[in-house]
Amino acid sequence: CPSSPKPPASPSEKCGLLNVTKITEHGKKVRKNWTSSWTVLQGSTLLFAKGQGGGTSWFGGAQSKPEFTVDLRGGSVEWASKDKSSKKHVVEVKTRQGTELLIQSDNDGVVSDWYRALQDTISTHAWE
Ligand code: I3S
Repeated sequence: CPSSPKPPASPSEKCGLLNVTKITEHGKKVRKNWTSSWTVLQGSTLLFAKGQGGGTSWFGGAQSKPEFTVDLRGGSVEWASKDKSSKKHVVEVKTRQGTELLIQSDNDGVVSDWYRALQDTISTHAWE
């Protein structure tokens, strides 16, 4: 995380700029709206803020409050099937509350790292 003096302490603290869209909310399909979002994985919570031109800002600044958060406990993560998006390197995140998100980056390594981090988080918090 840019403003943090040391590297993230655990695999469940991660942040970066990703393309994100919701596809389902409370179990209902919603229209896709891909946006570049500064994304933070903090404990079992995934937070999104609108990209701040380079994405180096941190939550807490006047214009950087999280727009949207999801609770990953009891959720799942998988590589999105081709019918979910025409984009490459897309991961689908499903929450127990019936929200489905797609996260994507043109950099496959970036998305693979997120996929692993999200899976780790979900298994770490499986029994909460
Ligand atoms: O799954 P869809 O509906 O083909 O998703 C595409 C659309 O949401 C499109 O916007 P509108 O049809 O609302 O104007 C987006 O611009 C595309 O990016 C969406 O598809 P991809 O394959 O990029 O996820």
